[in-house]
Amino acid sequence: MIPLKRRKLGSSDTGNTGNDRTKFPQVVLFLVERKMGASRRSFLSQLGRRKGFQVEDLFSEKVTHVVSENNSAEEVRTCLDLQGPAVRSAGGRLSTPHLLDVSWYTESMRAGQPVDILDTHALQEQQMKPAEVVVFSVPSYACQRRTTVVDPNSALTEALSLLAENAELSDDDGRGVAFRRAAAVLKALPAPVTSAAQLRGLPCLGEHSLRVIRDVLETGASSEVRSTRESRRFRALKVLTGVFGVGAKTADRWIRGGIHDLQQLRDSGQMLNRAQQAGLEHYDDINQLVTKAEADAIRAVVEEAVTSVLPGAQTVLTGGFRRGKMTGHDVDFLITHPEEGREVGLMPKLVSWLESRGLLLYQKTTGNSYLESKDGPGRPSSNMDRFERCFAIFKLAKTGEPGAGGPQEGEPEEKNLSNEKRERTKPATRRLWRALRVDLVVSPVSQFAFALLGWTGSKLFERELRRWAGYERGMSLSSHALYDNTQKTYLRAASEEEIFAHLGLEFIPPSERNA
Ligand code: 8GT
Ligand code: MN
Repeated sequence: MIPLKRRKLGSSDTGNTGNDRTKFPQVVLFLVERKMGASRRSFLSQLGRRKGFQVEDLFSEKVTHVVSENNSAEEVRTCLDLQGPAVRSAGGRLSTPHLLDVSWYTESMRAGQPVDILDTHALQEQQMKPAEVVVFSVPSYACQRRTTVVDPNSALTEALSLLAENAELSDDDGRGVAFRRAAAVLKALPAPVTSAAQLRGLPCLGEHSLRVIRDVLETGASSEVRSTRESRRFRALKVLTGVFGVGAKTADRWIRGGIHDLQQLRDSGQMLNRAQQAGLEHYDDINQLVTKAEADAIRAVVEEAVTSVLPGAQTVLTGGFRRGKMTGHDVDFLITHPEEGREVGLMPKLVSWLESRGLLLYQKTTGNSYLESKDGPGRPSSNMDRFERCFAIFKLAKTGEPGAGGPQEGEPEEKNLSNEKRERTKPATRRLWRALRVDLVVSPVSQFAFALLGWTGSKLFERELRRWAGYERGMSLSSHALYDNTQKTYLRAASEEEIFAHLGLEFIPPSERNA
């Protein structure tokens, strides 16, 4: 920019109000009102005039220095253009005026004379995006947060969940929980994360999780997630633990024995227990997500069965479907009777009823082994509880009545086992039924609220509830009871609301427990 030293300038021509004497005739100032505001502009103008500067109220061709605050050069040019064509034509103008930041003006005021124009005084051509970083904040425990099924950060949470899954399958629960907690924090945010700066101060985000988040935000994917997902070991662990009855330890043992897929498992002659045999046989069905409609169909069957064998008994759909999920890996039910003790003996009758109608492809029942005097108040190490429970694989008709794929479909089952076998292994699309996993749990009514809370999930929400109870309240929470370790007493509850109240937590409804 050319200095305007040679300009002939007079203070008498236009609108230069209030200064009796111009000390610096080579400098004619104009302050841009945009963003500065009228009152600050007026204050700064008067200050300048008192110090002997010529400050114009209107922009004109004689202005040599344009001062603005928080505007880009482009924005200032637009403002000046709006002052009118007379100005834009810049008739006798020798040069365009300096476009300066207000810092030049205030420094000049302080110096009592125009200071040298430095780079720092020049306006940026483009307005820097204002640091509009929305910094999120969430409470530390997942059980203090509301997390719906809508996940605003699914790209990030899926990446972290895959690493959590890999850690869990590798028997590294500590790392698994760390990734799950990090994912849960992102799920609870009100909006998608666009920059890592928004996460400053959030709980549960460790160095490793933050690295993954940054990778996904900056490059669209995490190389660690990709290499994990594609690794031979992870793929083998996924496939093998997809067999019902196979956990991480068994899968690891098989992999070390050279078994990486189902064909190798079948060919290996590996001894399989009854659950694993059923799991292998119904592998594709069981690994296909259960829809809400299928869960509702199963509910209708279970409710009919329950009320047939014990009138007055109540059945509640729990697990992910109670949290409002539209798909799940299984269907979970909690069954009770309003009169304590009437639930005893219910499970065997229920199983017989279902079995006699050909609705069960597999079932294994375990009896109730919970005794308050014996089991409480110890804090359970896992979410495994001691209710009477049935792990089952149901046979659900694809349309119409469940079980319609059974004997009704062809010849009587028991007379033609090879046919049945063929039927079972037909591709799922050609069968009239599908296999799916169902968990049935029976609870005495006195423990029902705890069982309902415990079986609704999510797994992380449950874990966090127990952590909160222990660390923040000195209490032990399980799916059976809540014990106050300092008062040395059990806290009774007839509803989930009462349990939250005992825990000093705001009630979070099931649909907001999707941590
Ligand atoms: P899903 O849609 O993948 O089935 O998800 P989910 O329904 O949330 O999970 P789930 O594995 O079916 O378990 C349902 C809830 O039951 C979980 O929150 C889990 O913590 C809880 N739960 C207990 N006791 C036990 C138990 O003994 N075994 C299992 N697997 N889950 C239990 O309270
Ligand atoms: Mn479930």
